[in-house]
Order: sequence, then structure tokens, then C-alpha cells
Amino acid sequence: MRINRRNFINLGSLGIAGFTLQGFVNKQSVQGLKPIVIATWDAGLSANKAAWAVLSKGGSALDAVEKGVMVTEDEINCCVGLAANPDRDGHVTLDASIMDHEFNCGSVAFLERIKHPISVARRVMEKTPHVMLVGEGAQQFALSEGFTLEPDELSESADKSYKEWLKKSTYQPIINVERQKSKKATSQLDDIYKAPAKLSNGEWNHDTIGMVALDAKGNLSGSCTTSGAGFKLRGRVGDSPIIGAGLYVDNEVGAVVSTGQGEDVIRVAGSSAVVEHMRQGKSPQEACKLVVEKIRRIKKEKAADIQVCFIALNKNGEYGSYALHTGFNYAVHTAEGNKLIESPFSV
Ligand code: SD4
Repeated sequence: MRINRRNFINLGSLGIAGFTLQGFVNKQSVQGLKPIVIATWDAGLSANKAAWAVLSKGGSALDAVEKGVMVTEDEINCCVGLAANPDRDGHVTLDASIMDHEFNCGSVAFLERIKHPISVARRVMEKTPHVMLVGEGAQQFALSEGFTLEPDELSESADKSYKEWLKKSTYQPIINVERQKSKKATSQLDDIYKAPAKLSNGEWNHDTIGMVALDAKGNLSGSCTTSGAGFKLRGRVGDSPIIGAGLYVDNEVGAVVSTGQGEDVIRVAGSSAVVEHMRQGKSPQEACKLVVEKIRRIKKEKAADIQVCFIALNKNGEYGSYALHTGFNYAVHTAEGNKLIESPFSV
């Protein structure tokens, strides 16, 4: 969902968020309660609400993270799901992954015309001996599982953005800090990637929802679903469906999900790396920070042109996040309510 300030206030007044703490900077990983669910970006508020409906009744973290992100996949004019921006050839292609507390995992990538990629990913996990299905094969599998083939057409807002993009057919990244907005792309990847950003017109601009949850039984699960990067090269797949990169769950330690420029999350096996830092005793926030800083070191001056963010939840219900740049937020739902937290960041 592209949420501008006005929509954001409306969400609050509609009671979608129990309460919000916009502007609150989470300085430390927070001692959490059980059950708990956390999800990326402001769209996480409504996704959390659906996940909480499962968790609060004693449901499993796995069901919660599927039901939660389905809400975002369903949004009209959303950045996630079939209403999102298309690739360069004008087709929406979707990636998703899911992982439970027993290292079971499933994912789909380059999936077209299926409304709920997260549920297809779950079927891959539960009904096949595989972890990942892509493209036409993933679509065929979805159809064989009873999913419906949706029309091959763009949402109204995506159609508008695509026509606008076609005028130049180039892409300058929009960075989520004002001072960087005028910078030129420094690599081909940056050129094709539309970085998650808060635009100067107040709209949020991102393409992914990632969610991790701890249920009443103490089990962790995670999910991630995305349209990837708007106007990407056809066939481009990001971090979100790559287990260990966009999502990782180790029930002894914690669960992590990422958003931002997937290429740079993949090259450091980002979510798995965050889990390993937590295993070594780091708090969720410290663990996220270590991996973000590694990406910053690798990217050098090109780090100015990308955004990368992680959220992490450990076995004790403690959570935290870290982003490369300002502008990233995430939603946390416990028995105390549903709140939006501004993430700490590196530069
Ligand atoms: C990707 N990580 O495909 C995703 C993009 C994203 O908000 O997070 N956008 O690289």
C-alpha cells in the first residue's frame, strides 16, 4: 500500500493500529511479550492486525505470518501483490517465502497472475519435496493447487506509473533521505532499482512486507512477499524468496526478515547472518546493525544509493531493527497494542 500521511492518520482513526508511536526511535532491542508479531513498513500495521487475530487465539506463528501478509497482498493500489508496479515489460512478477519453527520452508519467485504468492510458497513447503518454484512452473503448481489465474492487467495506479516510466524508460533511484535524492545512480543495479523511500510528496514507496512472529507456544515463523523492484529487468528476483537472504528462522535463536535492495541482502546472506549474530549473544538490534554495517562497508560510497533494513525477533520475544538510511519503520503487535516504530539507522 502506498500510504501517505493522511491515509496513515486514517488508519489510526479507524482503529487499525491500537496506538502508534511515529517518530519514536527504538534505541535498543525491546524486551517483548509472547505472543508477538512484527512486520516491515507502515503497511505492517494492518498486516499485524490479521496476524494478531490468529496469535491471540493461541494460533500458530506459521498461520499468523501467512494470514498477516495476505492482507497486504490484497491491498488495492498496494506496493505488494498484483496491484504493484510491473517489470520493464509491463508484467507484475511476484516473489514470496515462508519458514516455520522446524526449518521447513517454501518459496516462489517470478510468479505471475496469482493473488497470494505467500500461500503458494506455503503449499510448496507443505506439499512438495522442494523449497523453491519459479516462473511458469510455480504458476502451474499454483493452478494445480486450486489457485485462480488472475487477469494479466495492471492496477490503475501501476498503469499510470508504468506509462510515466515508459516516457524515459530509465530509472533513477529515489533514496529515502532528502539530501540524497539528487544523486545520480552509481551502478546498473541502482539504475534499475527503486529504493524504498519516503517520497517528498509524503507517500511511502516500497514493495515488500516481511513479518516474523512468536506464538504462545514459543514457536517462531516468518514470511516475506514482494513485487520486487518496480520496472526491474524481466526475470529479476530479489532477496525475498531466497531463504537465508530475505528470510530466516531458527527456532532455537530467532527469526529475521529484510527489506530494501535485495541484491545487497543476497550477497551477505543477510537474514541468516543476523540470526547467527543473535546466536552469538547479540541483541536483535545489534545483530541487524552488524549486517547493515557490513553491507555499508561492501558498498562503500554506493551505500548512499541504496536502502537495506532488517527486523529481528528472538526466542524470548525481544525485537529490534536496523536500516542503512533513515525512513524505515516497522510495526509491532503484542497484547499491549499495535505500534509503529521508526528504525534506528546507520547514515
Ligand atoms: C527486493 N527486497 O526484491 C525486495 C524489495 C523491497 O521494499 O524490499 N522493497 O529486492
